[in-house]
Amino acid sequence: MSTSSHVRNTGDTVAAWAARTVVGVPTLLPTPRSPDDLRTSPLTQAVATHCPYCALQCSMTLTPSASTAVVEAGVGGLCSKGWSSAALLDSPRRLTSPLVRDGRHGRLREAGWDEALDVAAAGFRWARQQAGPDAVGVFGGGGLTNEKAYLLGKFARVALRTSQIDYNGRFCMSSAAAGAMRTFGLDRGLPFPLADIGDAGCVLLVGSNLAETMPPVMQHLSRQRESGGALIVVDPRRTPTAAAATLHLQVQPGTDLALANGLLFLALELGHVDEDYIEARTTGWPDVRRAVSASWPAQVELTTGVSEPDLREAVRMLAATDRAVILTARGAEQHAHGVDTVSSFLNLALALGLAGRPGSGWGCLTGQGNGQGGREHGQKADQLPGYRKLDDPAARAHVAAVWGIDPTDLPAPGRSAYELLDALGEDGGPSALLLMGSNPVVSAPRARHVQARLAALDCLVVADVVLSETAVMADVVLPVAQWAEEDGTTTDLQGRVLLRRRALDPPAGVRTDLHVLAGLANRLDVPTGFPSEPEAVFDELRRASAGGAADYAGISYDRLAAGEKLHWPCPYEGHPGTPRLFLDRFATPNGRANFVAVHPPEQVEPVDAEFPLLLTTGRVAAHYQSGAQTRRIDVLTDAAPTAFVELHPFLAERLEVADGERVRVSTRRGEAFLRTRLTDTIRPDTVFVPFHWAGRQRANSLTSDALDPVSKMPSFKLCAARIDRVAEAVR
Ligand SMILES: Nc1nc2c(c(=O)[nH]1)N[C@H]1C(S)=C(S)[C@@H](COP(=O)(O)OP(=O)(O)OC[C@H]3O[C@@H](n4cnc5c(=O)[nH]c(N)nc54)[C@H](O)[C@@H]3O)O[C@H]1N2
Ligand SMILES: Nc1nc2c(c(=O)[nH]1)N[C@H]1C(S)=C(S)[C@@H](COP(=O)(O)OP(=O)(O)OC[C@H]3O[C@@H](n4cnc5c(=O)[nH]c(N)nc54)[C@H](O)[C@@H]3O)O[C@H]1N2
Ligand code: SF4
Ligand SMILES: [Mo]
Repeated sequence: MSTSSHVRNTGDTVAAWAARTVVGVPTLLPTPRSPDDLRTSPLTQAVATHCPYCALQCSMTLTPSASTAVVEAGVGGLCSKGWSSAALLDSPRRLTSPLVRDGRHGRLREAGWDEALDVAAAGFRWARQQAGPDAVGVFGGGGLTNEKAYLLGKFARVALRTSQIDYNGRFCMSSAAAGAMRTFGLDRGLPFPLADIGDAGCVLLVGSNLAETMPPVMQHLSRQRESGGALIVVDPRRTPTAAAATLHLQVQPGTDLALANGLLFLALELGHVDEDYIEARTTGWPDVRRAVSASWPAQVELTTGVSEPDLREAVRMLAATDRAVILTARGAEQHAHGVDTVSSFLNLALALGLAGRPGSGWGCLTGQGNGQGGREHGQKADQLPGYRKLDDPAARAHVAAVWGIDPTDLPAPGRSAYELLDALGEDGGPSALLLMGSNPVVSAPRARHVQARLAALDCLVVADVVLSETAVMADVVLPVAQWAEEDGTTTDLQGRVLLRRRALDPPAGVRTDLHVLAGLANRLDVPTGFPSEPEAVFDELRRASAGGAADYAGISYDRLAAGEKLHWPCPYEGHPGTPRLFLDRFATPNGRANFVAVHPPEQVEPVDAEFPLLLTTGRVAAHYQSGAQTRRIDVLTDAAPTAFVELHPFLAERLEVADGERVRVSTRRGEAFLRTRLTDTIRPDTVFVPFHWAGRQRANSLTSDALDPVSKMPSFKLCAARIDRVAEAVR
């Protein structure tokens, strides 16, 4: 199947050149360019590369065809997004010229690169003159390559000297990362190779819909079950993943922690706890043992909705093998108590003696293309490259030396992603923002509020490949190269560093993110230290990360190009990399993993008479994230044209709504208008909305900005909602 060669222009960007006010004034569309006009040097030979989207980073080959590049699958196959990813390369819907807004409420018009970068730099300088370096903020993304993430962090700290930088990984991996740090002293999503799950006697998958979010992984799970393994899936919906499970635990959203504590209670009662392992490799067990003593099955059944026999069956399955793997994903983590929930599953893994044993363990399923590397090299508010901490004097000294600055010139840790967005344009918050690799107008929680904060900025600069819902609000839009048009490395969900190769030149008018950062730094009077060649940036990253937790010092483009499989840490050139962590010791000072006692939380937003339903959000197979890219690819919008609200027929009957009817879903933050999709695969007390769409179909008009106290993860997966028939709603 090759879907990329024909691009229809259905004019989905009609509102595109709107004025920056939230209301928006639609104006002229840019003239669509045909593929032939776009690119002077088409692809001439097949190039092996990796998919631009999720953290599996499937290998693929780009091959020339009559009109454009097409994708061929590498080993393991691709999902529909991977297959169609080349369609955006020669699409008239991509940006091919910088845009600059005339005046604060004027229109976006095409501009040259020098003018656009001058305007952006002037905006940053002006903000800084008004209120100091923290008046400029930076927002990055987990899809950016390691080189970009590293240089963006350096740009913030060295060129802007701002503390105000964070990124969308805060909305993605932050709870799992914080949980892993607490227990293992190190966060690498999977501390073992992904293929291990194919050999596992039992896999407990909590809040992941792999069948739609990482379809090729299902091959490992098929192999696992064909060899007699058990698969337990914890999800309020019977997803395609849950349908493939041996046991589906259909929890009430937000109760995973109670479930984990309940499983641990039963493991104790049934004598499955590994006392020798606990003695030899952990600390903190007595507190956890006490903490779960109130989690008896009847109690847990009441909280979670999972029956006592199912709880017992799950514990039996986990204990029946010496190769068990526990995996968490966004369903369990994107909560205002996501870190504690992760800890509860880590406690279970430790009590069963799983972590740091070959073939067993706990891991989290990292989401974005570079969701792993993107959280290691300094685009996070509190972080320096190599997973170093910004508040650690030794870390500051090391990185400052690599950057040629005085350690005292490095800023302190800044605000987390949502807190940063929330502060934009406010007293004491940034009045200018550089945004690279995220579309928060669609993807941030309480998005209407976030949109208003973005509109309050004096200067918004967005680097993107398309005119996203956020880019359309910008004062300066910088059109950047796509994955196949530049070299760069990503680090996949198992901590393996991969080289994405440049297959073709970017179209005229398009530059790379690294060029953007170099051009801006130059205009901010920092003429050196911002190379725009990816390999030069990577070599600097190696030095900056050397000696850190995520040590890339031994990884080079040459080694990767030669096909070496290198997982960090890889501290020197002859080092083989580290596919499996924690075999001898954990990364804590005493080498032991920490149990962390956690208790089921209060509900963040209890349901009541006005908002009686539990709303959760997530993904569908055909679209990626905010949809900025995939809503511009015809085969994908044909497969999934609109958002919807999934609800159980029992609930539909009570609400008197029919299948396919347009309803208003509302919460304390706002409303969305959606078609119903009736299915008995969802709990009758829960409704589900995918978040890939904008405007009146935007799920994040509904979500809450309650944040986890440790990770600052928003509560994307739970808030209280109501559904009204539209006739009644607009009465
Ligand atoms: N098609 C597609 N694939 C993607 C992406 C995409 O946008 N589209 N994005 C990538 C990224 S960045 C990420 S982070 C991953 C995310 O991958 P997943 O974590 O698999 O994705 P989600 O759909 O967000 O959530 C998974 C499941 O959590 C369930 N859930 C909701 N609330 C709860 C709860 O309280 N407890 C439990 N146990 N489950 C709950 C939902 O019903 C849903 O089926 O996917 C990656 N792959
Ligand atoms: N309600 C709800 N909201 C959610 C979630 C949820 O489950 N429910 N999940 C959250 C999660 S896990 C995530 S990861 C976030 C993701 O949400 P976003 O951060 O919005 O992620 P994307 O849609 O991938 O946005 C990436 C943007 O960068 C552009 N882009 C792609 N590649 C590049 C590049 O190389 N350079 C530059 N400059 N731009 C590029 C794309 O065109 C797009 O506009 O959403 C979060 N929001
Ligand atoms: S599973 Fe992820 S990496 Fe693989 S083809 Fe699909 S989107 Fe791309
Ligand atoms: Mo994510």
